[in-house]
Parts: sequence; structure tokens; C-alpha cells
Amino acid sequence: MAKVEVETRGDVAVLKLSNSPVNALAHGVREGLQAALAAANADPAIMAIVVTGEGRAFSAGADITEFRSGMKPPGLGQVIDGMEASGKPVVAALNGLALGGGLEVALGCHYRVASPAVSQLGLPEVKIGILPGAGGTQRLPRIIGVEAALDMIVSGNPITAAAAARAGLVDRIAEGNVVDAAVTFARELIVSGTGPRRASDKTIDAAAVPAGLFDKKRASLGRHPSGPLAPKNCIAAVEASVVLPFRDGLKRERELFAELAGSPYARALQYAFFAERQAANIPDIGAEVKPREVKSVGIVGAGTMGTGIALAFLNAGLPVRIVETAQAALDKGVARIRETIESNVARGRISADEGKLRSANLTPSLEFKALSASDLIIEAVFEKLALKTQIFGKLDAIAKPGAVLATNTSTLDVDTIAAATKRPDDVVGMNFFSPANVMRLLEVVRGKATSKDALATAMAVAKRIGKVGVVSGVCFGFIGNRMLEAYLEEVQAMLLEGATPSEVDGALEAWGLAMGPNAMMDMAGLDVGHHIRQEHQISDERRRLYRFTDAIVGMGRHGQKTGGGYYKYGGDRKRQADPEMEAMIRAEAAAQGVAQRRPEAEEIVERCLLRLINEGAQILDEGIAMRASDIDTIYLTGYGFPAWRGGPMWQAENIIGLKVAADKIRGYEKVHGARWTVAPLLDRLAASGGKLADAGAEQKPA
Ligand code: T1G
Repeated sequence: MAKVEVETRGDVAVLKLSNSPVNALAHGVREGLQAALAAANADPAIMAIVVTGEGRAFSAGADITEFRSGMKPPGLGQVIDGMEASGKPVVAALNGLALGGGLEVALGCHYRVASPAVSQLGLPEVKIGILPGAGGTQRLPRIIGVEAALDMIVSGNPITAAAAARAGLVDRIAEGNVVDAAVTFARELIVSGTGPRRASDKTIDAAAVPAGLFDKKRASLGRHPSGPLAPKNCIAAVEASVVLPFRDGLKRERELFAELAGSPYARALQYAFFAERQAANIPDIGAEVKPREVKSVGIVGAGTMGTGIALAFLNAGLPVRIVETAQAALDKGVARIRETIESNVARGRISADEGKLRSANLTPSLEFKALSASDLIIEAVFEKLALKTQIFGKLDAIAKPGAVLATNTSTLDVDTIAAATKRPDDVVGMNFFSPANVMRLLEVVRGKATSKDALATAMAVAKRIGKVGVVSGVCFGFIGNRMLEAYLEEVQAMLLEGATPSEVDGALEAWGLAMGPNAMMDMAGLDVGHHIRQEHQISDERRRLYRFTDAIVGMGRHGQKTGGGYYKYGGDRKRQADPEMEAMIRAEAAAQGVAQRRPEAEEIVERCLLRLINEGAQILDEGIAMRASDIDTIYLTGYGFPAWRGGPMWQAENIIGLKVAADKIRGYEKVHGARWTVAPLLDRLAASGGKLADAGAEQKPA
């Protein structure tokens, strides 16, 4: 239950924010804090006040789940202002992370003592499409300076306790228990007669603010991951702290906050926050299913994926054994892993000791039996079913009982691979996204025979290595790549109709995609898709649409790695339009008799988005995805879809509308034929007024 616990230590009152698991500042906490502060100020026996948090957090900030339900008074800003006005000194004991409103509570305290272990002190509101709305944009600049505050608030990135001490945000780093240290600090204040030190009493010397600071910040925003609104308002709020008196600045902060609170971008970002966490919940696997312990990992294949996966585990501190069939390939893979670790050391991302530890945790071998003691073995070899089934047969013979056997396949049938073993219940898909040590998405593919604890193990491992695990059923391309195929197919159609790669990519990147499809395919390698199309039965329509791309692959134009694909590339990997290649598309279009036109940017975006939505609805209807928000989480964490747009399914439900989407798709079907057949689920929901969010096996995120 959300509350504030009060403990008296002589003449110091210790107020503890209590709301498991991260002391979100729900109504009970706000009300409790306000009451406890009033009582402490009224109590003549109390000379100072300490505020701290229960458990691992000081506070993660406002309770985001309250945003939609509305915040009952007292508002957080009001509680903090009251605390700052306290006649007795208030000391924050930062026992753990203090984020958003949590840090704003600490800023309203007169002094701050932090445990050295605290790694997250920040104002991440911009990451959920809003801005610090409880005085943070006015107090932080007064405490650490305008420039530092501007960077923290616009990036939303936290700093450590040590950095906070250097910045003047923290007055003392505790030795030992942080509450004890804060009580000691409070006693020193009492003895020395030092009263409250209020941030709001400080005025900012506008002349000391670097000229053009705010305009430069606005100009530098570029493609901020929170979209076009929130960062801009964050800058305006900090600017107000310089040009307005404190009270007026607070008022301006509230106005700027209100502009954001209801925006579709904020709603999308907050949806994405919860959707990512909801993905970990598997309806038929409760807490009673215990993941198997994974203390060592084996990897088969030291190619691009195998080495990326190895790095993901080494970075998480796990020992890795990696095997290859040939020494040269093994040496090349090990060298790539070691180079990456060393470059992280060189860039100061990790210490030299940490780098040494990670390298020491890697054991290369040419022998499969080197993996016989591994708790989890991940196969990451070439995307050929025959090869994978052969490898799983071998693994079955050497892997210890209880080992989880995972395949990194991105399209192939996990059930067929599992059937190559005598332990199909131990087999699961773990589809990493390249670069596997960077991309956060991990599609966890549940085969028909996959046991609950093997699946739970894969999901637990995903979280442990900092990935977002999302469960998929078995179908060609699982969730992400199956939707990507539909999207890319539409791109091929538009190229044949007359759009250039730059126009297609430009339209989608302007809409928010991290990278346009043609540039993305050039980066991944056009030969990869070509190989998959050779390996699998595809429709005549898809074969026709890809005839041009398959032709240029045959000419050796594989994309960036060969200096040219849809674009041509200089040494700097910068894409340049390639008139020769565009002429080849025109020739192919003429050969096919495709009527020429130039789709506008709006149509390009609409057709690509609707293909994603239609395929996603079909995937949801087939039960391949458990819920619509899982599909969005996959697109946000694995495909560069902008989180401030929520995801394809969120767009369909909240921006386009399901009925409009179904009608538009039907309209495109009239022009372009069967690839635009409306997914029956969309039609059903459009007719019934139902929601995609309620369509899956599990309800929508909080
Ligand atoms: N509100 C509600 N629930 C929250 C929450 C929050 N602020 N933060 C976390 N949770 C839930 C989360 O959904 C999950 O629930 C559980 O806690 C554990 O979280 C006025 C208006 C704190 C770094 O943006 O970044 O303050 O799935 O799985 O990986 O200016 O949660 O267990 O049911 O993420 O250890 C600003 C958001 C709010 C911080 C912990 N604060 N939270 O990460 O665990 S706006 C934030 C996080 C605000 C003021 C404004 C992370 C974390 P469940 P978790 P974790």
C-alpha cells in the first residue's frame, strides 16, 4: 500500500517513501508525505527532517499508471513546494535511484546525501513524452547550473551519485548506511544552526548563461527519440528558469507540461514503456515456473551473429564457449570479439580490468564437445535448415541433460529443428537482431514442444543480458521479419511504380523511422533476402516484385558491403543516389508494363504502415503473437520504429482507427490486388468496434 512511514531518531524525523517496487509517487505517498512533513514541522521535539525511500529505490517518480486515471490532490508539485517551505532543514537520504518526480522530491529537500551505489539520478520525463512537472526544470538549473540541467532534462539520462556530487546536486556521499549519514548531516545542521537552503531562493544570473545556449540546443535536437514536442518544451522550461522569477517559472513549467501531457506522442511513449514490460508476462507461465540456472553459455558459429551473441553474454559477465568448424573462421570470430571489447575499453565505456575479464571469459574451440557442460547453447550458423538440423542432432548427443538448446534462426521452422533432437522440449528459438550485442530485441520463439521452463529460461536470460524478450510462435519470419517482408514487398512495388529509393527512404525517415528500407537492406545485404527467397516458396507476386532486386544481386550489387545496392557508397558508407541503378528499375518496370507514377511521401508512409498493420493483425489472429503490444514492442526495439509513434498496432488503434485502416486497405486491394487482402481480424474489429489491444491472448499493458 502506498504510504510514508515515519521513524523518530531523537530530534530528527525520518520519513520513508513506501510503495513497492520502486516507490512511485502514487496518491498515498503524496498525501502521506504532505501529512508527515506537516506533523514534523508542528512537533517541537523535531529539529530536522530526513526523507528516504524503502527498498532499492528512493523513488522512480510519479506513478505513470495514474496519468490516464488522473491525479487526485495533492499534486506532487504542491507537496514538494510545501516541503521546501519547511522551516526545519530537510535532508534527502538517496538510498537508491531517484528519477523524475523522485529526483524532484530530492530537489525540494534542502540538502542531499547519497549512497555511493546510487547509479540513477535523473529526470527522464522527456523519454515518456513529457517534462519534469514538479519544479525540476526550475530547481535543477539553480542547483547544478543551467547548461548541466539543460543536458540532463533534454536527454533524460541519469547520472551517478559521484557525478551528482561533482555537479553539486549531492552534498555528501555516505560512508555506510545512507540514512544514518543523512541523520548525522541533519544533526550537524542543527548544531551549527544552519537552517533550510532552498533552491527557489537562488536566482540565476542570465549574463552567466552562454549566449545562444537555448537556440543551439534547439538546433541540435535533430531526431530526438522522444519526437518533435517534448524536447522543445523541455528547453523552453529551462529557459524560463533563467528569464522568469521562480514562481513564474513554475507556472510556465506547468503550462509547458500541460501542452505535452495529452499529446499522442506522450501517450505513445508511455504505452511503449508499459508494453515493453508487459511482454515479459506469458499468460500460461506463472511465477511457479522457475527458469533453469544459466551459468555458462555455448555458441555454435563465430560469424557476425555468433560473435555478436557472444559479446552480449560476455558483456553481462557470463562465461562463453564458442565453437567453429575451421580454425580460420574461429580465429576471425574471436578476433572480432576481442577487438570490440578493446574498443569499448579504449572509449572508456568499460574499465581495462572489465575488458580483461570479458576476454578471459571467452573460450574458443573446434570441438562441439567443448559445449557439453554449457547450461544454454545457442546455434548461430548460416540460415540453412539442413545445416541447423544436423547441428542440433550433434548438440543432442553432447549437451548435458537440462541444457537449453536455442537456435538463432530468423525465419526457419523451430519445430523442425527441435525434431532433430531427442529433447524437443529443451529447444527454443532465440532470434537476436544484428548487431546482437547492441539491438535490444530478442524474439523468443516457442516451439510446439518447448517446455514452459525452457521458455522461461530464455526470457530470464533475455532480461539478464539487457534484452527485451518477446515471445513468438512458429511461422515463417516469426513476428518481426514476417511483418518486415510485407513492408519491404510494398517498397519494391513503389520502386517499380516510379518512386526512387531516396524518395521512399526519405518519406519514412521524415515520418520517424530510424532508417529507410532501401538503406536498411543495403546495410543488411541484399544477398541475405535473396538467399531467403531462393530457400523458400514465395508467391508469384512477390517473385515478380523482387525480380529487379534479385537481378542486381546476381550482378554482385549486395549493398554497402559491395559498394552498391539500391544506392552507391563511397568510402564513407554514405548513401548516394545511383542513376544507373534507378535506370535499371525503370527498365524492369517497363518490361513488366508497370504504369509509371510518383507516389507522394504521404502515400509511401501510408502503404508501408498499412502493410505492417495488416500483417500484424494476421499474426495476432493466428496466435503467433500473444498481444498487439508485443508486436509493437518488437517494432520499437528491433526495427527502428519511433517510440513516439507507439508502433504499427498502436497507430492503427489510436491514430488511424481500425475501420479507416480496413477501408484503406480494401481500397489498395482494388488497385494492387491480393497482397492487400484485409486481415479478417481487422475486418471483425472494424465491424464490432472491438480493439486490437483486447484481441490477443492477454489484455493490454497497464
Ligand atoms: N510509475 C509506475 N510504475 C512504474 C514506474 C513509474 N514511474 N517505474 C517503474 N514502474 C514499474 C514497472 O512498470 C514495473 O512494473 C516495475 O515498476 C519494475 O520496473 C512529476 C510526471 C525505475 C529504472 O520515467 O525507468 O515523475 O512490470 O521492470 O528494470 O515530473 O522502471 O513489475 O508490474 O522497469 O529495475 C518519471 C520510469 C515518471 C521512470 C526500474 N519516471 N521507470 O527499472 O524495473 S513521470 C520514470 C524506469 C514523473 C514528474 C513526472 C524503470 C526503473 P511490473 P522495471 P527496472
